[in-house]
Amino acid sequence: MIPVTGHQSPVTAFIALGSNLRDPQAQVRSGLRALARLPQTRLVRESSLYRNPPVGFREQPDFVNAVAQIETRLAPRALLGELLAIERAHDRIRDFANAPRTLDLDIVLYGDRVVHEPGLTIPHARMEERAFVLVPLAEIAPAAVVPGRGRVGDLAAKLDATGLVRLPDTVKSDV
Ligand code: PH2
Ligand code: MG
Ligand code: MG
Repeated sequence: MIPVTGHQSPVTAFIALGSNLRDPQAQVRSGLRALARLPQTRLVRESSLYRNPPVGFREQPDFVNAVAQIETRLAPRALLGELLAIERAHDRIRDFANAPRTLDLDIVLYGDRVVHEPGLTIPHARMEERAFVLVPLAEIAPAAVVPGRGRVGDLAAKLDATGLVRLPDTVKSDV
C-alpha cells in the first residue's frame, strides 16, 4: 500500500502569480514550473500571462500576472509556506508593501475554505477589484465560486480589463 502522508483529500486551489522585476515573463514561467514541483500537489491548468500597469503604488514597472489551478493535499498554511519558499528562491526582497518584486505568489482560492488568520486571508482580500487576478482566473475557471461573493466569470465581467494585454505563448525552440 502507498503510505498515506497527506491528512486530507486533494483540494482545488488557485494561485495568483505576479512579477515586475528582472524579466517578469521568465519569473512567472519559472514560478509555474516551481508550482508543478510542489510536494503532494499537481499543477492542473495555467492561464495566459497578462502584462498590465501596477495597481496601487504606481511608480514601478508594469507587471506580468497569471493564475494557476492546482490540486493539493497541503493544508493552507503548509501551502503558504511552500509559496514563500518559492518567492525566496526567486530572490524576492520584501522592503515595503506593494514594492516591486521578482515573484509574488498568492493563494486566491482554496476549495470553498474561508480563512482569516494573521498573514493568511482566503479568498484573497482584494481579488474582486483586481482585474489582474480575476481575468486570468476567469480564463481557466469561470464557474469557480468565490465563497460569499459569487462566480468568477460574473465577478470578472464587472471589471474594467482594458489595461490587460494577453501575452502570446512562448514558442518552443529547437535549439
Ligand atoms: N500586486 C500588488 C500591487 N499591485 N499590480 C499589478 N498590476 N499586479 C500585481 O500583481 C500587483 C499590483 C500587491 O501584491
Ligand atoms: Mg500579491
Ligand atoms: Mg503576496
